[in-house]
Amino acid sequence: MYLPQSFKKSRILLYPISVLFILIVISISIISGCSKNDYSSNSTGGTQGANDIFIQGMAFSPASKTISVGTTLKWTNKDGVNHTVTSGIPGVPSGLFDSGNLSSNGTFSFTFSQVGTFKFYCKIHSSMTGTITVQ
Ligand SMILES: [Cu+2]
Repeated sequence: MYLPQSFKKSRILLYPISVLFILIVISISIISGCSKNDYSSNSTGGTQGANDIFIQGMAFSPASKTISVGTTLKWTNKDGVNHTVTSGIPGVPSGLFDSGNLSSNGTFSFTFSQVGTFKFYCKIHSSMTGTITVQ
């Protein structure tokens, strides 16, 4: 079948254009996937132990916990943004402990050596609070 020269040329051009289009679609999906992970990248995985508190999805999990005196709790930042673990209530640190900025996968441990109720919060996000009851 006879095809005009110009039509043959346009078919040859079609292949690199479709490859380019597929590459653009792949890059867009990679970029949007990355931004979705900003607040909840769980890159280390790992199971949560009895004395672990995960900082995940802009919240402490669990937010409330009852432990025996002498127990060491470990907080792990599972988010992609910085958080702190600070004793007290938002705006009013009690001075008992303060992790400072914990980046992604950062950890902080504290041993509770007194009976009582200890509130804690994140200095960066005042909506993030928790309570440890030591008995
Ligand atoms: Cu925070």
